[in-house]
Parts: sequence; structure tokens; C-alpha cells
Amino acid sequence: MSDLQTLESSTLTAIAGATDETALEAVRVGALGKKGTISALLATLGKMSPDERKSAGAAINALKDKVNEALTARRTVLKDAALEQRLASETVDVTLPVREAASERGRIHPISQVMDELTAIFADMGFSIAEGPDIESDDYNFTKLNFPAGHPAREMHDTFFFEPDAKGERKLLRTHTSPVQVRTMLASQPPIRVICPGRTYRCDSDQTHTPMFHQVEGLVIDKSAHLGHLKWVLEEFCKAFFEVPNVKMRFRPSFFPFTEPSMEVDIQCRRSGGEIRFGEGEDWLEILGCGMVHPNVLRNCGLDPDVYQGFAWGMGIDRIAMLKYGMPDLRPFFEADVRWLSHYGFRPLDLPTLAGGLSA
Ligand code: 2NL
Repeated sequence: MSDLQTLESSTLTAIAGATDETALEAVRVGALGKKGTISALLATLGKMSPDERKSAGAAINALKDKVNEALTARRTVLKDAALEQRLASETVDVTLPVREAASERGRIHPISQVMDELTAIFADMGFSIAEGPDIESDDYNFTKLNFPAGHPAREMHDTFFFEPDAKGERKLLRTHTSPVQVRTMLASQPPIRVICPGRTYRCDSDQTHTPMFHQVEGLVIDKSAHLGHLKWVLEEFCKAFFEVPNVKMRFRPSFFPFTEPSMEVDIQCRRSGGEIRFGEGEDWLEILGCGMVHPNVLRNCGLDPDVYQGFAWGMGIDRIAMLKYGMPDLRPFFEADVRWLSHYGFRPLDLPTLAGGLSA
């Protein structure tokens, strides 16, 4: 038997004996790989005379083709066998319930939902969204906002203060989102139209108060922004937010250090059987405070009150979320109970839009 025949029979035997694809691949590399037996034979062709090369070349290439064919055939046999084996051993329980996608199982917290709704409503009116730090200076949280030196809000029992730093400055957890508007006025020129949603903190804890809560404030500054604009903005907001075609509103005189005049706003509602509906009925519910920005605040924020004027308002996000979605207790908002969230939460991909519906 010639060398070629010996190589052929040993290679074909090895192919037939390979019991899985890994073993078969090892045989292939042994014969046809860079350092394989057949590759080595092919390399000898270069040193042969043209005549020798002609006959030996044909024989070696024929062997190579034969081996390749055998490899392909064996690979098919092994693949089929592996599939047969899987089909015989694996079972699928078609009676199992369909597993929901993660995007279907998760829920959006009502506060995030309401923030997204507020964003959609005010973006449509041309407002930007501004955010700022939770840890603020006394200056931005109180002084620039026209709080007098001895104001009760500046006391330890209402506000969370940090220990004074090396320079003696006492930082605090912001008690409202107004410092974000202060920052906006200091950093930009009118016209300004922003809303500032975010976390706020006060030393307060009972059925209707948590030490951390959420607020949204709005601010408009221009040369001639007036109370009529304020009333329009708030009325459009209430109709859009509570998803009713009309709502009566009542503006009562009030006081805030940062606005003059200041007002509290009630909206028309009907209370019946523990339920509350907006845009109908004879009852009133207070939902926000507002007013014209105090000239001292404008001045403190680098704006000339003889040139610019504006209005601002503020309300509790947690509170309007409870009202809109009929949630009786504030505390579970921050208890991270998945059962509560799966009941009161919102589907992740149902983003609130004015066109598509805020809460649909
Ligand atoms: C309320 C009342 C209010 C503001 C917030 C504000 C901000 C700046 C200047 C003037 Cl920078 N005003 N914000 C104005 C009126 C009322 O909040 O009851 N919030 C829960």
C-alpha cells in the first residue's frame, strides 16, 4: 500500500470513529489544518519536478477532496444524532403560563407618573424643566426669597440643617424647590418660563406629612407678565391635569414672603362617599399657592423690578397625585411595597402625552 493509501484509510477511519463534533474537528485539523498530514504532503509539491508534481498533485488533491467529503458527511450524521438526542430528552411544558416581559411587569411610581404628566402639560405651554441640588445654602433657600431673619421656617424644628462647615456655613435640605428658580434667575435672562419639580424636606411626620415630599413650582418672568396670565396658566393646568373640560377656581388672598400679592387657589369639586371629583359640584379644595414675585426677590436674583415682573406658584406633587388617583394615605408612597406599587403604579411604556392621554 502506498503512503497515500495508508494516510487515506487512517484518516477515513478516524473520521468514521469520531463520536462528536469536537472529536471530528480534531481529526480535520490533524489532516487539513496548517500542520496537518495532508497539508504537509501538499507542501512537498514545490520541491518536485514538473512531471512528478503533475501526478502526485492530482493524487494528493483527490485525497483532500475525499477527506473533505467524508468530514461533511460525518458532520451531518453527528448533528442529526445530537438533535435526535435533544428531541428525545428535552420536553416543553406548553401548559406553563406566558412569562411577562420585564417592561410589562415593572410599574412607574405615581409620583414619577405625575411628574411626567406635569412635564407634558407645561412643556406644551412652552415651559422648560429645571432641577437643582437637594442640599442648599441658607441664602438660596431663605435669604434670596425674602424670608426675614427670624422667620419660623428658619428654625431647627422646621428645617433639617447640617452641622456648620469649616467656614461656619450651615447647609440645609431644601424646604421647597424655590432655590431652583433662584438659580434659574441668577443664571439666565428673561423671558423665563420654568417649572421645577423635585424632592423637598421638612421636619414633619404624621398621617399627611412625611419628612421628604415632592413639590413642583412654576415661574414666569417677563416685562409684562401679570396676574391674568397666572390665572390662565393655572386654569389650563388644572383642566389638563384633572382631565376635565372645565373647572371653576377660587383665588383667596394669602401671604408668602416671596410673593406680593399672594393667593391660595381652590378648585371646584364634589365630595361623595369618600370619593372626590373635580370640575363639578359645589365644594372647594385648596390645591396650590401663588402670587406675583416680590420685587425684593427679583432684585436679590439680579433682575431689575422696574423692568421685569413675573408670577410663581407652588404645590405638593404627592398631594395632587393622591387627589387624582384616589390614594387615601401618603405613607405607602415611600415604603417601597411592591404590592402597593403593582396596585397604584403605571405601565412603563404608557408615557403620558397630551395627544395620547395623560393617564389613559
Ligand atoms: C405653596 C406655595 C408657592 C412660590 C411658591 C416662588 C418662587 C420664587 C419666587 C416667588 Cl423663586 N415665588 N414660589 C410662590 C408662591 C407660592 O408655593 O403652598 N406650596 C406648596
